[in-house]
Amino acid sequence: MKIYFAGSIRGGRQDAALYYEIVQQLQNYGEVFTEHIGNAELTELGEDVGDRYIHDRDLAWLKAADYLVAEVTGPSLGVGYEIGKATEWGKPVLCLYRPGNGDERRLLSAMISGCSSVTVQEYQNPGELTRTFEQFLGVPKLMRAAKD
Ligand code: 6K6
Repeated sequence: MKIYFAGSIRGGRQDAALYYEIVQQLQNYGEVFTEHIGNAELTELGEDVGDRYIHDRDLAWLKAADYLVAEVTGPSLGVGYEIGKATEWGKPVLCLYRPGNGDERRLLSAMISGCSSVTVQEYQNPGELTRTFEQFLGVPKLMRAAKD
């Protein structure tokens, strides 16, 4: 099973440590194409390989993926674009969102929360997501292997 994980890069790297934790969990279910998104050493400046290269490579990975899991708390044009592409291609899309509270309350774009082909899961920390991942991605790799 191949999973494309999307998280903000030029939209801001504030949540990079959280992306890392999510990627660690997703790796229990399948191959994560974009594990570098959780790398705290990557800044908004990123790899020096050229934007056309990044765009074409990432879309090829997304096309080859069985699922898109996106962290959408920090608004990112690239993540929104990948969600649009994945829904157009009929891929299952799970969006993870931390709504915040009190003065920190954030609202998710209606283009994501209002999209019928996207599953939005609110959460506060990645430790809460095990059940969500099991429902969306099925049983973890180790349990699949034990059954075979
Ligand atoms: C690597 C680390 C920092 O910058 C880079 C080079 N840029 C990218 N490398 C890999 N994927 C990228 C890069 N820029 C955007 N993306 C894709 O768009 C990723 O799959 C992310 O999910 C999404 C982030 O978009 P922005 O608009 O926040 O950059």
